[in-house]
Amino acid sequence: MFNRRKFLQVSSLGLSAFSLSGFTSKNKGNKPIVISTWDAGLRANKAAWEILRNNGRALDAVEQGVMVTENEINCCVGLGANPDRDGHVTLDACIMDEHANCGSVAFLERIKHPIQVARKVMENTPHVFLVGEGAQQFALSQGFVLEKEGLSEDAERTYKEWLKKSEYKPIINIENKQQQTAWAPTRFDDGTWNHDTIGMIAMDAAGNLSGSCTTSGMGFKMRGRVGDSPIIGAGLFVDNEVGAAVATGQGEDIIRIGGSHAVVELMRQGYAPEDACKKVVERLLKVKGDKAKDIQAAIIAINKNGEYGAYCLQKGFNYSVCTADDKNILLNGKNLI
Ligand code: SD4
Repeated sequence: MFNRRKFLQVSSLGLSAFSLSGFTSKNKGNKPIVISTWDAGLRANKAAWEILRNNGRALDAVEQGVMVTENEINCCVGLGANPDRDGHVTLDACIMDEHANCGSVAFLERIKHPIQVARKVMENTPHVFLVGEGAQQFALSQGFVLEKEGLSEDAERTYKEWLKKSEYKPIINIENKQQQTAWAPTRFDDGTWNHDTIGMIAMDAAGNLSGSCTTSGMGFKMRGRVGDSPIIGAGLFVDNEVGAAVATGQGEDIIRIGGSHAVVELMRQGYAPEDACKKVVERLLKVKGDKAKDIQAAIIAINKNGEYGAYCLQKGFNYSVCTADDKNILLNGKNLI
């Protein structure tokens, strides 16, 4: 599995600045801007920035940006990621543009770039969401290639390890049991969390917003399980008049509170991005009660003024911000508990 602590060769980013701090800053109304979840976002932002700085469209930036992460073998996103408990990698993704156009795919197998398929769903079908075999058929009809079956080296090793202790038995309420054990994201000794998702939101030089989200979902999930990431309103939401938000973490709980949509609606009411994210994470805490300590969830947001912010439930979430002054920085999200 990709080890986040070994982390980044930041020099390869080729950008002018990098920092890691607990400081949650605000962009002073500059555009363009791109922000994305976790530290893998630094590499993804770099690709997105190339488009934004050339006056490209935010939609292209968020698509190209997260494709970098989908491509990273042994990262926990894309075909190199951990499988479901039956040993299959199944991918979810969604994309949304400045006109409220959106496209999603879920439970998609053997296709390298689900985010591109999501965009094709948005642009080339009368629908917004295709899943499973139908999504795969559609992808093939659009010229995507069926990748060979099998797990990456890291995923193979992790899966074999998981199988040793797997307590899966087809019993009633197995979902709950799994959720407490194998489904839960791993927390490293240093307090950071394993993750399997990248969410990205951007505003281009013309002031238009778009967002994307792509994931392998929770490792060792039940076959067919879909989280928040491909669900418009939960994993991602964009309103070009107001702002955009994207979530990561325990998808089941983010769906329960309609996380990303809630953040955008709070920004519409005048909340700054960070305050809006905080309020929604507080809602999650209220819903989860004592069980909140067993999960991680985080939301990042930007508003129409190019201000940004984030909030997470637990310590250990970070996000990557690339602004018009050419900086690509990693910031720690403020945490609630
Ligand atoms: C999911 N939200 O499938 C995703 C997982 C995630 O970092 O974000 N992990 O529930």
